[in-house]
Amino acid sequence: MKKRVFSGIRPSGDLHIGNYLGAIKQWVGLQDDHEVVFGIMDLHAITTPHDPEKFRRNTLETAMVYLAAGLDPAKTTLMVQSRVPAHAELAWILGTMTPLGELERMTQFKEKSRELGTKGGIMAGLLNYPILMAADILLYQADAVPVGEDQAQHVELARSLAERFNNRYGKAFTLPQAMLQKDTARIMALDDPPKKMSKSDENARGYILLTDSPDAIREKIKAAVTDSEKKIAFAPEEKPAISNLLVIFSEFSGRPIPELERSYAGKGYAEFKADLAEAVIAGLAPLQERFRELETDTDSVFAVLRGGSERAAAVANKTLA
Ligand code: ATP
Ligand code: LTN
Repeated sequence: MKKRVFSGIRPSGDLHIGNYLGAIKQWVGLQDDHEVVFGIMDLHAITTPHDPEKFRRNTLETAMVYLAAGLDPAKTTLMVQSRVPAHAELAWILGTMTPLGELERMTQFKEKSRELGTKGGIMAGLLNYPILMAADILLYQADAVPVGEDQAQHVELARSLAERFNNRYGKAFTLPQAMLQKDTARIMALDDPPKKMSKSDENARGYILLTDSPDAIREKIKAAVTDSEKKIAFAPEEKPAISNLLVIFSEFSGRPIPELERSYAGKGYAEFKADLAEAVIAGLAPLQERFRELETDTDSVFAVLRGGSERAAAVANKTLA
């Protein structure tokens, strides 16, 4: 039997190459030999400040990125979380068996509440976020959840809730596992390499958006922080900035890191960065072209989401029942 996979992204803003390399790119490779459902997690997105006017547009653009990156609606179920009420229902049930302490310990909750505490308070939805995420995963009996490293802790919680539920009420859920892409599970910010690349970063120089123009990409890479010593070598501990750039270069060019190290031995950062920028631009070009095409036919994108959400609801409702 094919393994089942579920993952999703919050439509909380424009997507960046961290989202692509850490998550979406591996999803595309899974759709042929797995049963896959990918969601646009709008109920999760409203746990942090958002612009209601822009919200519908963000949902649409996230779907357009999914399709432009190569997810094929004939093989993949693309759904919108709020269109399948079973997610919220199962989240309530799981919430009755989730200790408060486990939620308060979550790294994402601690980080986001530190940010939001100063901007008008922390809502219960932010704390309960991982319960809803567990419901997302368990409803589809997912074996594997391809995400970036920052989400692995949430998948662990989903697994322990599934175990707890199965032990108490009889086997209802498959135990899920996070599926991390070893080299790209954590793409770092260009302007601050100890931090992960994040779309809620205040400084746009930290991330490269999937929709950034060639000139914007060149400028951001030119301005990217480098390490003190001039050598171009992969050593994440000692040289986090250059190592991050090497990972990005390798992913977009298809050239292995050792080969890049050899070919830039003795060369300067300026030349390396110029070539890296061109590799990213060329690597993103097909996605960007397809994105622009979809922009002229957004009705068909909404139709994909409606059809996918209906299919997803049939599976989810069966588990809930
Ligand atoms: P926000 O800044 O709003 O929290 P984000 O940029 O961290 O957003 P998410 O929507 O939280 O992005 O993440 C979507 C997917 O992309 C998740 O699977 C997440 O693990 C992955 N991801 C996010 N940032 C990175 C990164 N820097 N490197 C690798 N994967 C990432
Ligand atoms: N929390 C995730 C988005 C998300 C998700 C999920 C990922 C919501 N529900 C279920 C995998 C499985 C994030 O990327 N911030």
